[in-house]
Amino acid sequence: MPTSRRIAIAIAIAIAVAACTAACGTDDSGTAAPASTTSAAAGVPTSQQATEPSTITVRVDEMAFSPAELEVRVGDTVTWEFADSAAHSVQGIGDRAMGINSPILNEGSWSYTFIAPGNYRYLCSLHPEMRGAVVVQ
Ligand SMILES: [Cu+2]
Repeated sequence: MPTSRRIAIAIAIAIAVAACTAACGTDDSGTAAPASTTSAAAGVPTSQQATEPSTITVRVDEMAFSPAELEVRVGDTVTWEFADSAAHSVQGIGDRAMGINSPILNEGSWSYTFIAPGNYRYLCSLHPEMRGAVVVQ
């Protein structure tokens, strides 16, 4: 009886160890593989995104620019999408923002690419209380 019990215990331990090893091995590889894949995949696009210009959309709706303030990098393009029932425009405030001057639109979009760092403020020429800002870094 003690012998068979020992064998039974040994088998149980062997099974437990095998199961744990398999589970741990699966867990390790399962965790490690996606982690390295994710970091590798995230690392490459992130470094590419750091140099590639992107386009940021500002929605013009309900008498407001949304988001009213945003941060972009030099070379980025901001696209204002006009979706309000009322017509609006994007007009820069001050010397720095002189180039920001969209037509008056109530649909469609207008884009501006920021090529120099700075704080660009703008408003709607029809509704001067509608204001926004783009911080270019
Ligand atoms: Cu307006």
